[in-house]
Amino acid sequence: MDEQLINKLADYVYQAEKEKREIVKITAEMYPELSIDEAYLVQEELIRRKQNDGLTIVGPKMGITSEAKMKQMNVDNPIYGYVFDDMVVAEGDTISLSDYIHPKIEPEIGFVLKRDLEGPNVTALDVLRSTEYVFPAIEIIDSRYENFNFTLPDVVADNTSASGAVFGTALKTPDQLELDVVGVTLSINGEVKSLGAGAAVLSHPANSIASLANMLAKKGEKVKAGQPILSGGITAAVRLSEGDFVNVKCGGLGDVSFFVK
Ligand code: OOG
Ligand code: MG
Repeated sequence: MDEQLINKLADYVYQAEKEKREIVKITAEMYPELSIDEAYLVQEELIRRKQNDGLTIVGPKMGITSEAKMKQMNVDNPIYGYVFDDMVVAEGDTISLSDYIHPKIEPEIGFVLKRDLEGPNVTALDVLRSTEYVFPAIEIIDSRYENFNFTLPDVVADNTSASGAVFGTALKTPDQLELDVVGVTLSINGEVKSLGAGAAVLSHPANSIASLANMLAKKGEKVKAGQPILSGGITAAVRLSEGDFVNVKCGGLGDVSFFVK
């Protein structure tokens, strides 16, 4: 895959994101043979473009880490992308539906590390020992592809549909709870739309952060201390509508919410 094609595909997804416009997935016609490794090259180029435009990375995110997500999206392997500063929504804030294409939300558990984690061979126990605190979070995903229809390489190239993140401010240290048996509900206007437990994410959300460290190690990178990290949707994602009040509650971890106008 030459540089010209990488640039072309990065432009393709970035333009769609900027213009809040749906596009046909890359593998449909433009480049059906796109591999996962090539898709990460496109993602890296997309990230460089965003940084050249003055945006900064807030933290990494894992995706497709639960069976619910694998089934919903018809893809079957954990992937990662990045949340940028312009995507962060303050807890209790109101977003405007018109700033998105077809947004969906996911309940997630977030981590902040107290020391860098460098793979390979990072385990969940390493993650827990290196965690400063955990917090409830909501990810807003907004695939640039028509109808959220994509293959794994497509969604990697599109920065794993990253579009928004609401980080809860209730901080707990991991020894205060057992993250696998933390119950999670996602409610809209007081009605529970989906529910699950931390164990939905690779048996324990800490496994997701370990996977991230081990995947990044292949590129000589590490998971950095101090950044909020999303471990992946616990349940299937739920479509947002105007007038929604979204609340995610995690047992023992508190809750996080925002409004949609
Ligand atoms: C891809 C992003 C998946 C998660 O938590 O599983 C993701 C998508 O479903 O559009 O963020
Ligand atoms: Mg997610």
